[in-house]
Amino acid sequence: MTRALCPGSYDPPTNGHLDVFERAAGLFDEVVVTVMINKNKRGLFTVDERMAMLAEITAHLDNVRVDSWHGLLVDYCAAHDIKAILKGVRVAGDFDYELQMAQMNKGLTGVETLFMPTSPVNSFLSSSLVKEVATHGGDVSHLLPEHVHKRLLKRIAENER
Ligand code: COD
Repeated sequence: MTRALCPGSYDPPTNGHLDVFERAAGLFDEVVVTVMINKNKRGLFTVDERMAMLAEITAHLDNVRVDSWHGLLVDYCAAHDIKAILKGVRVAGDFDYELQMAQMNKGLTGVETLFMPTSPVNSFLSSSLVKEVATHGGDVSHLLPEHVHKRLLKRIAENER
């Protein structure tokens, strides 16, 4: 069975992430989308909320499952027999950082990293920019899956109370 891991913060997941999951689902037998827990970084959404959003937006993809992990990515891959990490790449800056991680991870356990170029329509899209624009009242509805957009507006309103 070919299995790929799509790790990320997903705070929150965007159309760019979903596009990568959908394309990966057509290439691998199973795609595991894993929320990487970073205890030093407080997100807008909890890990459970991010997992729930990911499960909602990938419900139409039978071979995609959602999980979370605290620790090294390579340990998750070894524990779940995953031989490939798949990363979406937007701009050259992404690639510099991702290449270092890919080489480190390959050296640690031999796991390979594959890069998927973003669809041009999503090349400027990041979770952090979406949060910033939405927090200041900008319209980001076209950049997020509908469920995620609703949750984002709700969370911003809660935080303003
Ligand atoms: N189009 C396509 N791909 C996109 C888009 C978009 N618009 N936006 C983001 N992506 C890609 C990112 O490049 C990334 O591959 C993935 O989607 C997730 O994005 P984010 O922003 O949710 O997640 P990041 O970048 O904060 O995640 C970083 C990781 C958590 C994956 C990384 O820090 C990591 O691997 N940590 C694990 C700990 C570890 O093993 N460290 C040692 C590494 S050598």
